[in-house]
Amino acid sequence: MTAPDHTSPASNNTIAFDAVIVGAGFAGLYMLHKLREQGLMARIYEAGSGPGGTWFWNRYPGARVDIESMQYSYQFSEELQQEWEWSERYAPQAELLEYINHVVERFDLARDIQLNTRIESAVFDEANKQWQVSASNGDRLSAKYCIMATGCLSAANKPDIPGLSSFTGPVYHTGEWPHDAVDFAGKRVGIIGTGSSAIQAIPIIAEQADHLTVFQRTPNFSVPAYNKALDPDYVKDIKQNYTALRDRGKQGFTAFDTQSNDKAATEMSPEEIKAELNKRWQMGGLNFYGGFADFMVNQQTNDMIADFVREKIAEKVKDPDTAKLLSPKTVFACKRLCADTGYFETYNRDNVTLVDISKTAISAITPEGLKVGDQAYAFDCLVFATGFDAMTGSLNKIDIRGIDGQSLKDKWSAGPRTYLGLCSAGFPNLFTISGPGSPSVFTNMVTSIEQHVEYISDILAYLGEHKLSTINATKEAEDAWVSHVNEVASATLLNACSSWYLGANIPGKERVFMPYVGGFPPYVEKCNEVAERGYEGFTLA
Ligand code: N01
Repeated sequence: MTAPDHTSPASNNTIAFDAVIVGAGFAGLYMLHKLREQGLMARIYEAGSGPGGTWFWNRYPGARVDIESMQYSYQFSEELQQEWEWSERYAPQAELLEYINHVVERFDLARDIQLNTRIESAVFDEANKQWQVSASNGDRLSAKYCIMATGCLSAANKPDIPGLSSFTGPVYHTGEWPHDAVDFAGKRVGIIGTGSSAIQAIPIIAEQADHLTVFQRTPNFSVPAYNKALDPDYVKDIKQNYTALRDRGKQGFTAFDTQSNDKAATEMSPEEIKAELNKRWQMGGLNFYGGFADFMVNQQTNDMIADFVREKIAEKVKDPDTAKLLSPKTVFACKRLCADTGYFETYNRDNVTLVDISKTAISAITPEGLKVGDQAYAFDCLVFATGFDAMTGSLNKIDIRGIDGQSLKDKWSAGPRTYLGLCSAGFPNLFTISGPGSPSVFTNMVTSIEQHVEYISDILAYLGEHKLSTINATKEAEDAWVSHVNEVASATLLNACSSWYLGANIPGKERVFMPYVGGFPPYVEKCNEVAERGYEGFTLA
C-alpha cells in the first residue's frame, strides 16, 4: 500500500495516491471501497458538499428513481441488501440519499472523500507513468490511476436564452435544486421542459403553485409508475430469494428484471398483443420495456405501442386540444421513457396551462417572465427542467490530457471514442465508469456500475500481479468498438429522435449515439472474453 505523501520535497508537495477517483455517487463510492479492499490508497474528490451524485443534486419536488428500489441498489454486500429497508416501490430522492449516506458510514468511506472540491485537470506524465491531477482547493495529486466516476447525467444543460440574467425572480434548474425546500405557494411558476424531471415535478408544483405554465418543445411518452408503499411480505420474499432476482436482472437486456416477454409482436396474435399491452400498463414503470422483444427494431410494433399510449393520454386529458399537444409523435422510447404519477391528469387542473413552443421558441427571458415570439408571460419564478449535457458533459469540464498532451475533449470533438466505454486510446490508466460506449443509461445504473467497478478492480489486480505499470486501449480495438456501438444503434429505431442519447439536446454537439444498446449480458460477455484473453485490445506495459 502506498502511503499518501503530503510532505516529500521530491513531489513538490504533491499528494501521492494509487488512484484518484472523481465523483462520490454510486460509482465512486463503490470504487473506493473496492480499491481499499485490494490494499490500494485511493481518494475521492467530489464537487458537492455531500456524497450521492445524482441523488445529491436532483432534489426537485417529486424526484424519485424509475427502477424499483429492490433492484436499484447495490448487490455487492449481502448484509447491506438484507438489512436496508426501502419504504416505497420507487424510492424518493431523500431516501436514496439516506441509503448512500448509510453506505458511506457502513463502509467507513468518509475519511477518503474530499468534498466541495472539483478536479480541474488530469495530465498524464509519460516519464513517470503517473496522472498529475489538480483540484479546485489547490491540492496537487499524483496517482497511477485516474478513475472518472463523474456520472452520465451530471452537467446541467442551461439553455442560453437571451435575457436570462434579467429575470427578477428566482431561477431553478432541476439538476441543481436548492437544499432548502422551495415554497411555490401563491406563486406564478413557469417551467421549461417536459422530460423525466419535469414529468415528476409538474404534478407536485401544480398542487402548490397559484398557477403553473408548462413550456413544451417535445411531448414525451410516459407510463404510470404506480408507486406505493412496499408490502413487508413482498420484501421478505425478495430478500429470501435476492440472488435469484439479481441473477434474473443481470440476464436482462436492461440489467433489471422486467419480467420480459421474449416474444416479438410479430409472433403474437392480436389478442395476445392486447393482453400484453394491458398487462404492461398495469405493471407500471419501466416494466413497459419488457412487453415486446422487437419494439426497438420493428417500426410496426413500435407504432402499435405508441398508439396504445396515445390512447391512454387521450383518456386521461379532458381537453382534446391539450391531449393532442401532449401526445408524442416520435418513436416510442427513442427518448427515455418516463414513469409518472398523475402527470397527464395534472393538465385537467384549472391552474395549469400548456404552451407549445415546438414551432416558436422562447425568444427571450425578461425581468417579468419570458416571451414566446411576441407573447409575454409573467412569473414569480422559473424552473428549467432542461436536462443535461449527457455522458460527455462532466468529463469535458475537466482538462484531461493523455499521451503527447492530447486533450480528451479534442479527441472526442466528433463524438466520444472509447474501448468498451471504459478507456480511451492514448489515455493510459484512465477509466470511465459507465462511460460512453457502455450500456450505462440503458440499464439499471447501479448494476452496470458494479460491473465496471469490479472489472476495473480486476484490471488493477492483474497489472499488479504481472508487475505492469500501464494499460492503454489500442486504437484498433477502440475503432472496432466505436463502429460496433454505432452499428448496433443504427439497427434500432433509436436514432429517430433528437434525444440526449445522441447529444441532440445540446446546440453544436456532434450527433453520435453514445450508450451501447447491445444489451447488458452481451456486453458483460464481451468484457469477460477480453479479460480471459489477457485484456485483448489493450496494450499492457
Ligand atoms: O432532461 P431531458 P430530464 N427550450 O433532456 C427541454 C434521467 N432522469 O432532466 O425534448 C425549450 O429528458 C427538452 O425539450 P426537447 C432520465 O434518464 C431519471 O428531464 O429537447 N425546451 C425536454 O423536454 C432522463 O431521460 C429520472 O425538445 C428545452 C426537457 O427540456 C434524464 O435523466 C428522473 C430546451 C429536457 O428533458 C434527463 O431527464 C429525472 C430549450 N432550449 C431524470 N432545452 C428518474 O429516475 C431543453 N428543453 C425517474
